[in-house]
Amino acid sequence: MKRVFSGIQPTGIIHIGNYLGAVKNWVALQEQYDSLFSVVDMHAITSSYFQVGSGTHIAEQLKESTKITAATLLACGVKNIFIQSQVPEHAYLMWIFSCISPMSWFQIMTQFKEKKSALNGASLGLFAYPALMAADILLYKAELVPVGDDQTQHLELARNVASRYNGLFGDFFPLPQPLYTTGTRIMSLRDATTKMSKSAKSEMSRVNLLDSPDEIRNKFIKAKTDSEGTVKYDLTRIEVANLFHILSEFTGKKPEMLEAEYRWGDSLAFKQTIAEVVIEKLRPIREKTEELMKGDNLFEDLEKGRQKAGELASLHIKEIKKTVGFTV
Ligand code: AQP
Repeated sequence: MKRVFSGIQPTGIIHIGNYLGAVKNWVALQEQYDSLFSVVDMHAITSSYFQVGSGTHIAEQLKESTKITAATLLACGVKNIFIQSQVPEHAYLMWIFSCISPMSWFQIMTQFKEKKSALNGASLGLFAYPALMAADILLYKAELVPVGDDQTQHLELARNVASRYNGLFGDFFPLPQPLYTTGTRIMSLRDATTKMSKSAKSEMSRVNLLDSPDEIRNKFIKAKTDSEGTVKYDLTRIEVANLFHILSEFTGKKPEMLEAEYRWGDSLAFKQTIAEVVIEKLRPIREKTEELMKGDNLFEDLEKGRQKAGELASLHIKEIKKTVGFTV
């Protein structure tokens, strides 16, 4: 059975963009493939300590976000979840990859350039981020990686790293392939030219899976739309189209069908309908997450995930150590 690996950064609360673009798909994929999913806290620190705030405060926030992210994934139905930093072989393999990869592969990464300009300088870790991502995938010899199209370049790099390793030491790693989600990218509710994002400053730009019904209503009702009063599905009207995409993803109906099916009054009625649909879809996830945050099941599930990941990681790292010339 082919193995699937993917991860999510605990940089905030999972929002409906992450859910529709990644998590929902993971739940479906785990029925077909041998799957491993990770809360990638080591990736999260590539930027966090270059933002304003004290280190201790950021560390506390990271711990809390990691726990909430894991609980939310479990509540969504994702199995085999582990926390990246609890399997130290990720960092070990990343170092080996850093030593066999030319710097030029990293210098062309557009995401590094974009993130760097948004930060107060950039860490060496942010530059090396794709080497850690390659290690995440290849440590488990995963063949399939569900990712958004913004990760194409990083996955290409992971394939190049695998080929370089195989070329130096003989075939060991499969070349991982992307599994792109079919859904549309969900955009910010405040600025539909940028994607909905956990770390965007405005809370009003995203709907989090753990938002209360009142927060969800408020965010949709205040979502930015254009000055045309009508509610029509037209891709050039990016804000309204984004709302159609959200409703479409949650109802499983195509936007054109939604437009024909309902006689939308004004944009307020449209937004109210979306809010009520989203509230009902998210209610069980929020309730289950709250329950998991209170009990011990969360730690038990994460320990199971850590054991599964740890066994595979230590098996593969033993082979790799011998191959690259480390004494075992
Ligand atoms: N707006 C989105 N629409 C659809 N899919 C999305 N994803 C992220 N935003 C959207 C998908 O969610 C997965 C996990 O993402 P991540 O946490 O590893 O990093 P990200 O893509 O950078 O997500 P965010 O929410 O924007 O986080 P920050 O603010 O920390 O950068 C990925 O599969 C991604 O495609």
